Amino acid sequence: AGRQSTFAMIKPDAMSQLGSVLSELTEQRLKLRIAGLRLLQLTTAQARHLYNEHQERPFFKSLVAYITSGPVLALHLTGPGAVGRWREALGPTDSAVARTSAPNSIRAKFGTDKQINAAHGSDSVAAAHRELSLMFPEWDVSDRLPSLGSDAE
Ligand code: YYY
Ligand code: MG
Repeated sequence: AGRQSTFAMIKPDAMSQLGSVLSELTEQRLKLRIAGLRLLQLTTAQARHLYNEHQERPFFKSLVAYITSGPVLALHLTGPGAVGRWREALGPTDSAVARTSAPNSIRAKFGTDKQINAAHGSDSVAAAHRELSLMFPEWDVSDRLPSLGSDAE
């Protein structure tokens, strides 16, 4: 894959270990560059938008409560295959599963369970575009994602 953008977010539970998580993120082999970052505490409305694909799921209310419970660090990452590389670095959604199947992953090292799991990563280029537009509204993100093409919203 060529140069891509993805959206990453250090979640409230991992903010007390922010330096260590950022050290993982900037490891040479990942070839990820921080193109932008923003410290914020999500409002309930922002959290519901960010996770709107999960609005019918039983965990939605508690997910929104958790993700709004403290400050987060929102990051715009760029690099070759950034979407997949960041997902790989995160490991599986469930931190307990990550500890057995991907022990060096960020969720294995810093997460707690399937909800409190240290960090977020977009799961596709289209999701990255949507999430970056939401979390960095002052940027014209579409300008920065030439690989999106005509199916961009
Ligand atoms: O993309 P990823 O974060 O790995 O997982 P998703 O299936 O998209 O779920 C988003 C988010 O929801 C997950 O990071 C924690 C939370 N969650 C949960 O609280 N309970 C679950 N059973 C599954 C996911
Ligand atoms: Mg997801």
